[in-house]
Amino acid sequence: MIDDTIPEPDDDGPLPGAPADAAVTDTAPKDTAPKDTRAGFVALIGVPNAGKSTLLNSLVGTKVSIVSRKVQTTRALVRGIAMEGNAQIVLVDTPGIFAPKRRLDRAMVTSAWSGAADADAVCLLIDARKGVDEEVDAILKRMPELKRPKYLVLNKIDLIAREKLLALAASLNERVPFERIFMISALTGDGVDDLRRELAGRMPPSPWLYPEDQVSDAPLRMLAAEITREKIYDRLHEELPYSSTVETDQWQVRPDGSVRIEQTIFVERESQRKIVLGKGGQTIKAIGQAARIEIAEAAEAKVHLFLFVKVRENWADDPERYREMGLEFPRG
Ligand SMILES: Nc1nc2c(ncn2[C@@H]2O[C@H](COP(=O)(O)OP(=O)(O)OP(=O)(O)O)[C@@H](O)[C@H]2O)c(=O)[nH]1
Ligand SMILES: [Mg+2]
Repeated sequence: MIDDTIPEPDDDGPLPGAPADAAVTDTAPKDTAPKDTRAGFVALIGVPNAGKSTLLNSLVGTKVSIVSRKVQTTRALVRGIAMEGNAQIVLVDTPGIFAPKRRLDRAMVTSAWSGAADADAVCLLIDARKGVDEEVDAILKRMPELKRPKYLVLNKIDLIAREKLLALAASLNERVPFERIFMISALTGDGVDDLRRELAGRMPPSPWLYPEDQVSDAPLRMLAAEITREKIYDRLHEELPYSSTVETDQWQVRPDGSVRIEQTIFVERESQRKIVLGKGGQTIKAIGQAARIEIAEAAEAKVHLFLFVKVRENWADDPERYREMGLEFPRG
């Protein structure tokens, strides 16, 4: 158990009700909505590492989905809410689409396509510097199946020369009937406002689906688990991030307003548990410190974070773990 804050003595008596299921910003819907409102869903799809989660955060204006340099970071559908004029755009970040091998991979890819099938519009993100490889090609082939308005979003334009970008856009335009093509940098924000405006105009007339100041539909305890998982991705290499999952077990608000959080990191083998702990507990301490700072920002409270590492050989075959992640458990 690692806690890099100074724990206070445990209080006797029951703690006040934990708002662990509160949404990231949880306020009652206000009656300030204008009459001609629009609202709908936009799915962001693409291969792993295309920049979908970075774009989601940029469109929303705050971090609601975790990001890493490694592939296959996002595991389940993450919804972020962006407001543009009278429109509320519920953006659905999806796991990267690739040829799945493991059960978890299959669940992630299925979840990505289902997110796209249910949306009012779909944005296909392509890493413009990487262009069209085999994985992108496989998605392009399936695009006609999606009977939805489709946008092509060429991302990472900060990394590529203009002529190459235009050539890529032209060749893709011939392959799939996209409504429009956007060239953006999700990282610098270049082109993101234009995209948000276009998507806003695409939303059907509808009352807003969430309070206008809400940024995500995820409970805080889930965001907190994701933040810790991101710190694992930042610090550990090779198969470790893919062999681990994080769950928030406890979320207790203390009388002084601080929050005591307990999370479990599940890994598949004892050797992995040792790596996550690190020499003298250094690695887990660094993960915990980085996670605590960001969870405290999201929770807007002082946080005491306790991390446990458990070996659960078959967590990737355990339906319970999938439920926690918000994924369907693929049978067989
Ligand atoms: N230079 C540059 N890097 C970017 C841009 N957008 C995203 N990245 C980087 O690309 C990497 C992957 O970004 P993510 O947003 O995690 O990608 P993703 O598509 O959500 O990946 P998965 O969840 O694995 O499918 C991160 O290191 C980002 O910082 C961009 O516009 N420019
Ligand atoms: Mg992602």
